[in-house]
Formats: sequence, structure tokens, C-alpha cells
Amino acid sequence: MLTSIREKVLAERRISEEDALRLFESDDIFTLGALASHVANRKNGRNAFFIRNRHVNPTNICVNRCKFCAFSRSKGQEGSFVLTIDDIIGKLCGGQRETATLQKKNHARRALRLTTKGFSEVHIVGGLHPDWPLEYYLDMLSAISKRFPKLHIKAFTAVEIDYFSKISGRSLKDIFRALKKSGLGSMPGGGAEIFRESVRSSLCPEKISGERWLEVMETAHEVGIRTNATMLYGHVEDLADRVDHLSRLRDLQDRTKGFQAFIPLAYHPKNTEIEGSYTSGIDDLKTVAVSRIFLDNFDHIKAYWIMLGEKISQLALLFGADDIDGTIIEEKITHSAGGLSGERLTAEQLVNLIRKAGKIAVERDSFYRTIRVYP
Ligand code: V47
Ligand code: SF4
Repeated sequence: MLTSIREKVLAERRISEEDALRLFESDDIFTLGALASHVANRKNGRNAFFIRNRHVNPTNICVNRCKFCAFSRSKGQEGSFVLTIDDIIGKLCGGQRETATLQKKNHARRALRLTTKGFSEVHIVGGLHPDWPLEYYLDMLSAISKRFPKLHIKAFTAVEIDYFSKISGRSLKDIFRALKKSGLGSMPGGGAEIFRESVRSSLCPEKISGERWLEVMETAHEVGIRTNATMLYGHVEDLADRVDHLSRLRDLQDRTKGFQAFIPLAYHPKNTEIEGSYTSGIDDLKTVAVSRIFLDNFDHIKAYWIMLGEKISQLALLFGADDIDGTIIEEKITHSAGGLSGERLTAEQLVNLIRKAGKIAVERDSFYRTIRVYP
């Protein structure tokens, strides 16, 4: 049944939106997996990447309050939190209770350890705080890059960038230049959800439109900032909405080539306003596989183990994924919504997961340059 699509994929021809829909609707999971694996092998050989990283969320206070988000709170609401810049530096120093009151000498020693045995990337995303000015975010980046000059800062979704532009009255390009100057290295892919307005208006009516998300990313790429892209699936969308989402990403990537990785995010329904169940393992694997085949201009597909769980993300490496993210250390967004995985894995555990899938574990930096191969 999938013969014509198979022929296209093997001949390195682009599949259409109709083809992608057929793949999603097919029950032939093994053919799908084999095809996606073929594409992944063509792009990355047997390599599967991971990174030593750490997530930090500066605040969960958010003016948007998306209906699928169990992480956010309103200002003053029970459970809301804000981190000071010292708190963030303290987390990067290693101890959650540690603050920047540590002696300077101590910091220097820890900073050194961070660039050797610690993590190479910090991933920073948070809510849209009603009171923080753009300067707060710039100061945050400057303080981190001053303290840890070798640490890569991957920060702020397109939604946050749009908000910075609104609160400061500055253009996107201007914002990006200022963030880069303060130490921004690249951007994560969050906030994309599902682009189609009919879905977006019921999921997150306050959030920027899909078109605006794409515009922010296009501008980031224009000024030389590489980004990721995501898709939140398994809530109220249908398969055609997913294909439309993937298609808009593929179109933008044709123009800019600025996306590094695509990450399908499995919806977690607990404590949210959108009822539903966890995604199934089959749906997770299909979504990874169809993304790998359809997004022929993306180098990397990430199976985010925090949302997929260790076992499904390991299987996803045989269904087209070539990256399982990293050590993470602390994760709040998925865990607020009923995340079932742990919050951290060691590099050794990640290597083990990859090896047992028959892949070569490659520790990467934020631009997918090899740091170490685990043969
Ligand atoms: O933007 C929010 C999503 C995203 C839920 O770029 C939810 O490398 C599932 O974007 N169930 C944040 N998902 C996470 C993210 C990400 C994660 C890892 C790596 C990268 C990367 C990006 O999580 C949000 C939103 O789309 N999200 N609530 C939920 N209930
Ligand atoms: Fe705010 Fe992001 Fe949560 Fe939406 S998903 S409520 S923008 S933190």
C-alpha cells in the first residue's frame, strides 16, 4: 500500500502532504519505521546524539495561560515562582540551594568544572512575566556568560521573543542583536504547538499566531541565530493539522535552513484544561517516523526522552530519530502535566540507552559538533 511513497523515499524525492497523511493513517508501522530509519541513516549514519545540558525556568508566571499548560501560574497565585539571576547562577553552579553568595574563588573552580565534566548547554525558557523588562533578560544572559564563558546558552521560545518586542517596543532584529550581544547562542523550538488557527484558538487563544511564530523564527535565522522547531501533538488536533504544521516548517526551512532539529512533543494531559489521555507508544513512533520522512530538509529529529519516556525514546531511534536530548537535571513543564519519566539521566545512562538500540552514542555540542564518540 505504501509502495509509491517507498519508491519516492528511496529515490530521495520529496513526499507530498497527501503522502504524509497516508503514512499517518497507515497501520504498517514496520514499513514506516524502516523507511524513516533509512532516511535517518542517510543523514546521520548510525550516530545517535545526546548533550550534557541543564534546563532552567526563570519563572512560571505567565500572562498567556495556555489551556494545555500545567506549568504556568498567574502572578500571586499559589505555586508561582520567580528566580533571581543569583538563583539561576546558583543552579548552574550545581546545587539547587546554592546562591551566588558563594566565594568568587569557589565560583571559578566550579565554572572550570562546568566546562569540563559538567554540562555544555543551558536551556532557558519560562513564562511571560507581566513586570520584567527586556533588560532583566539581557542582564540574565550577561551574568551567565560572564560567569561561564564556555557554556552555550540556548534560550527563549519565539513566543518569549515576540513578548520582548511588545514590552520594549523594539523590533525583532533589534531584540535579537541585543540578546546575541549578551550571550544568546541559539533558540529552542517551543511555543509552536499546532499552527492552524482553528486548533490554536481552542488550545491557546492568547498566544501568538502560527504565522507570527514562523516570522520570529525566520528573523532569528536571518540574523544568524539557529533554532529548533517543535509540534505539540495528541490533544485536539487531527492528522491533517499535524501535516499542515510539518509542511509550514518544511517551507520555512527551504528558505532559511536555520532549523537544527525538529522535536515532536507528546501531549501530557494532567492538571490542564484540555482533557485527554497520554499519547500511545504507536502514535509517538509514527509521529517521529513521519516527521523524519516528511522533513527532508531537517538534519535532526529529536526524541525528547522526558516526554516520551526512556523506552519509547530508545525505540524512536529505530523509527527515524537521531537525538534523545540530554541530561536535563531539572524539568518542570512536563512534570507539572503528569510527566512519568524522571527528571535527569546521567551521560552514562544516555549512552547505554543509545548503545542498546544498536546505535553509536555521540556526545554533541549545541551545533551538533562531536564532543566525544562512544564506540
Ligand atoms: O512550548 C507545554 C510544550 C514546550 C505541555 O528545542 C507541553 O531542544 C506536553 O519546547 N504536554 C516546552 N507539552 C518544551 C520544548 C522543548 C523541550 C525540549 C527540547 C527543546 C529544544 C524544546 O512544551 C512548550 C509547549 O509546546 N508543553 N505544556 C503539556 N501539557
Ligand atoms: Fe505561558 Fe508558555 Fe505555558 Fe503558554 S505554554 S502558558 S506561553 S508558559
